[in-house]
Amino acid sequence: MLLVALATAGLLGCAQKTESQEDENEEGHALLGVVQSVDAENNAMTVAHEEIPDFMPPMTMVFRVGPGDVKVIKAGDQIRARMVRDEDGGFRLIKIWKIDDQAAMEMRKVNKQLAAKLEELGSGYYVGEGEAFPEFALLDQYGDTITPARYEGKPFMLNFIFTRCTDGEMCPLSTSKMASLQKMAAERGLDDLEFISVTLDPKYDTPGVLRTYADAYGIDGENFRFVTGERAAVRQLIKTMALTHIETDDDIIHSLATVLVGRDRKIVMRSVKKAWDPNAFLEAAAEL
Ligand SMILES: [Cu+2]
Repeated sequence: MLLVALATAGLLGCAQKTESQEDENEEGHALLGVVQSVDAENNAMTVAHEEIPDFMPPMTMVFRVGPGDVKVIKAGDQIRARMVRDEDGGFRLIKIWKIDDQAAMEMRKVNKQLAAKLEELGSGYYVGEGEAFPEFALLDQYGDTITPARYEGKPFMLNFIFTRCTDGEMCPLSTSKMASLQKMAAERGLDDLEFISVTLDPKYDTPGVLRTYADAYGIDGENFRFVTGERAAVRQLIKTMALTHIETDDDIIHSLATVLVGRDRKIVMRSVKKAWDPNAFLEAAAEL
C-alpha cells in the first residue's frame, strides 16, 4: 500500500451520511411499484405504484423515463424511483433502480471484502502499482451484476467518471479516451482487454442513466461496462484508489485515476493525471 498526501487523506476521511438520510433531501417523491409495460419508442413506462404518503393513492399510471431506462427496465420488474413533475405537468420517473434482493445480497457479499480491504489499508493509504486491484461487485449499463468472476484471468482498464460532469477536460475527455483506447486495442488484436468505468455519482447514475451515456458516446458495451451500485460500495472503491471525491448538492469535485490491471489482477499502470495517455496504456496492455 502507498501513502497518499495528507491533505487528500483528510478530505476523504469525512463522515458519511447514510443513504436514507441523503434521500430525504432528494427532489420529488419516493415511489415503489411494478412495471406493467415499457414503451421504448416514447421513452415511457406504465407502472402500478404503491401509495405515495400524503400525495397519491396506489394506482397504475404512465410515466416518462430516460432513453436508457427503457432499455434496462423490463415489464414485471419491481422498481424504486423518484417521481417528479415535468414543466408541462406530466409525471416523470428518475433514479430508477430495479429491486433485486438476490443480486443485492450477492453484491454485498463481495463488497464486504472491499470494506475489509479499505480497513486493512488504513486511512491515508491507497492501492498502487504492483498491488492487487480490490474485488468489487456492481451493476452495469445493462442492469446486469458485474462480479469478480467476469474479469478472472482478464486484463482490464478501469477509470472513474460521472455522467453529469460538465468539465470537458475531465470525465467527457476521459470517456472519449477510453472509447478510442477500446478501438485501438481491438485493432491491435488485444481481444481479451476489458474496459470498466465506475461512476463517481451513484446517487444519480443508475444503470439506465449509464446506458444513455454509453449510447451517446457510441460505445460498444460488449467489453466496456459502466458500473454503479450501492453508494457505500462505490465510495469504498473510490477510496481504495485515493481519489478526491466531494459531493455537493448538484456537483462532484473530484480527481481522476486510470489503471491498467493485469491477468493476475495486479495493477500494472496507474495515472492520476487529467492528461493520461491512452497510447502509454495501450503499449503496456500489449505487453501483458
Ligand atoms: Cu468529472
